[in-house]
Amino acid sequence: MLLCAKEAMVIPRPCLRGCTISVLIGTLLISGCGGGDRPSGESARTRLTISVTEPSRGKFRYFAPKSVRGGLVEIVFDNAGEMRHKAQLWRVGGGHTVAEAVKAARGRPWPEWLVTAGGVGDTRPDGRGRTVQRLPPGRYYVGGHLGERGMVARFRVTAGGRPRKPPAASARVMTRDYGFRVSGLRAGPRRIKFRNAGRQPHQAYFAPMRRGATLADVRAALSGIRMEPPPISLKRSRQTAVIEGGNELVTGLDLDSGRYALLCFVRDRAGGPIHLEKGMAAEVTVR
Ligand SMILES: [Cu+2]
Repeated sequence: MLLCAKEAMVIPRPCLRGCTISVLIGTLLISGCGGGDRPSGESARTRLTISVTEPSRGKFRYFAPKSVRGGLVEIVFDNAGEMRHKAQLWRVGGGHTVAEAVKAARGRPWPEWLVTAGGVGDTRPDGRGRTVQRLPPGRYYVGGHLGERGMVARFRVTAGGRPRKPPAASARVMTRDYGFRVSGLRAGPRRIKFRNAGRQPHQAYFAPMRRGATLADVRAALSGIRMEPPPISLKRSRQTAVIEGGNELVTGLDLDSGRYALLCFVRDRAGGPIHLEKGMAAEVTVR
């Protein structure tokens, strides 16, 4: 069953003049009504297939099965839209409804019963993204980019099977409060392990840097200072889903070679500035 609500949410972040970063994490615009989950039954599984469509311009609609077996889960995300979309998972506890969760995710502080739960980062139109991660039992919903309107999909994760090891990854990105540690990044389609060793939720947002641009330029531009040309390309940026501290996932990431600004636009659960402003900006080179 899909969430059916007329609720507005977050908030594209104004950045480089003339463009908008809608990297906003956990922020959804929900509007419209109708529809339901694609029928798939209550079958136990360790693959969670999520899809998104665009019923009309600027609106998204997510689909997920009613339930999936927990433990180590492969999340497959099919983007049937014409824009890039992500599949951000949220876990909803304490008997709260998805509608309450979507509303709570708009602002800060986030209540304890609402947690970011990984998923698949932004995926190209007609593309498929994959992530492998552990999913504890509970009630979840999946949504995507901010600044859009549409319908999220909800699903339940049941008790898991035997513990299994996550797949190997050729690169690692580790976040802490507030910084990055990166190793093994290479161009082309790769698996990376994204681990959040901090206490706050984080993401890894890769923004290609233009020739001659510095990290100081990137910070300045993202703080609202006009720069022509912009020091980073938003169109070619890539991002992982957001996960809470103490969690990790293995996900596909396809980067071109070159210099990137590695950024986090998430805020603390209690609120405050985006993490970029707390030091989560690093320059990394993909070879
Ligand atoms: Cu962060």
